[in-house]
Amino acid sequence: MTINIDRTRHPGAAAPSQRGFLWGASTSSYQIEGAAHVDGRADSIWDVYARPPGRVKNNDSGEVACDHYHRYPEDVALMRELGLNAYRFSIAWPRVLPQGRGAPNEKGLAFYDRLIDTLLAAGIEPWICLYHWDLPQALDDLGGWQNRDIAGWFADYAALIAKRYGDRVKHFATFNEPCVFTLFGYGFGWHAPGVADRAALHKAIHHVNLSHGKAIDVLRASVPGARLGAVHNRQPCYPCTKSPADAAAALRFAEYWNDAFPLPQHFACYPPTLAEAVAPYVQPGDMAQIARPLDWFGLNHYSPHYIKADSNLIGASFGAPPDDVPRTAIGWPIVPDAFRDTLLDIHKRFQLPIYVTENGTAADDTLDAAGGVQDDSRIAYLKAYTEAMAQAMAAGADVRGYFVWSLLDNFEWGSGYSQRFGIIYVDFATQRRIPKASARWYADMIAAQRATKGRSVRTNRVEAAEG
Ligand code: IFM
Repeated sequence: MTINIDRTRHPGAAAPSQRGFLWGASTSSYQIEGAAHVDGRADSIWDVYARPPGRVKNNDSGEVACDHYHRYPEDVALMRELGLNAYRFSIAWPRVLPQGRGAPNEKGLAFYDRLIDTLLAAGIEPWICLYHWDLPQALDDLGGWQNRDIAGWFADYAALIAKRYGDRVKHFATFNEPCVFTLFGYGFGWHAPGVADRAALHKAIHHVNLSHGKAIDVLRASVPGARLGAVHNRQPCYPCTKSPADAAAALRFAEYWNDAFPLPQHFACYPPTLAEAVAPYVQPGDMAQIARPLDWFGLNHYSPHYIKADSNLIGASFGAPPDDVPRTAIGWPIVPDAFRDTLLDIHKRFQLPIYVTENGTAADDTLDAAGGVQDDSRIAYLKAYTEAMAQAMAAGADVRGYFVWSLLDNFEWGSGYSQRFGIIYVDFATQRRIPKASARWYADMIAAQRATKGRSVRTNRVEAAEG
């Protein structure tokens, strides 16, 4: 695979990291940090949601997770060994602002200082995501995303983060997969805070959009040279059958999944079904406040969806893919062409540099007799998907970076630790990290790409510094 990057199409968007293709990894705070009640961190909605038995597989929680809070130097060293030049992580809002607003927690803020400085010293560019689903419980007690005031709370949180880290971090995302945490958390009740209510879902969708726009303004005003975006999970939504009911359900589902956030954020409008549903919560000026100029589009992509009609509150739900579609160990369809097509579609619609901010697969990883993990199915998946990305780029998609999901095996929400997505195996009993065969494959592929381009991370950084 050779990746050709046409840098002439977005000259205005050239920023240091964009001078060389980024090969990175993504994680999120609640999924890896642990230390849930250490150094002043307060409960997030996930701590509270996971507490009653029966909600999360094996009654797991993120209380300890990968203990990344204490083991981040080892994790950064591993990233460096793999040759990564970027790392996307999220800030735990309840670690830096335990009550969600008001007094900041210096010890929590200092953790991210240490992490950022360690990354920079390793030549790895830090990418911050402000929100990857761990809302402070104190704010949920006030209505959480259902309360319009959250847009102000989120903007104040963004201001704190911008002021503290904006000297060293330039790439910020407001939200990770807003479609997932709103639909699963307020529509289906499968994720924290476990609400399943039509009005709650639509309020949450609009207030997340409003929070995004306000935070973008704050970040833009406070971080010189900021490169701002949001991270969306996006893929084709195919009807499960040829029935008109499933066809209509697939269209409706796609409005919630693919368009509920990118459309307002880029074009100041909601898709048709949603426009009606959110109308009671939209106030004059909101849409202009939401649609602020952005610098890049973050894509998380794993599989296409196969959708069927349902009597749930959006009239649509996940169905089974056709029998002949290959699937991962956890049943997700493997369709690299859908990834290629999604990248091209995003390129056409949004006309921005694209970063693939998550892509990867869970597998049935086990330690072999030699103490290694031979995760051939993950290697095959990553190979096919990075090839599909290269095809999209050859056809014109302006993709500037790829972050594998995930660096480490971690807390996979409702599935607990039963699904391993890492390229690095975590033995949760001992916290030992063991790079899987896929980590070696990823490192070799990155090295080969750089050799093909005659570039190295160092070269890119020198060029970048020279502007
Ligand atoms: O683990 C999640 C992540 O938090 C968001 N994107 C999908 C991943 C795999 O399910």
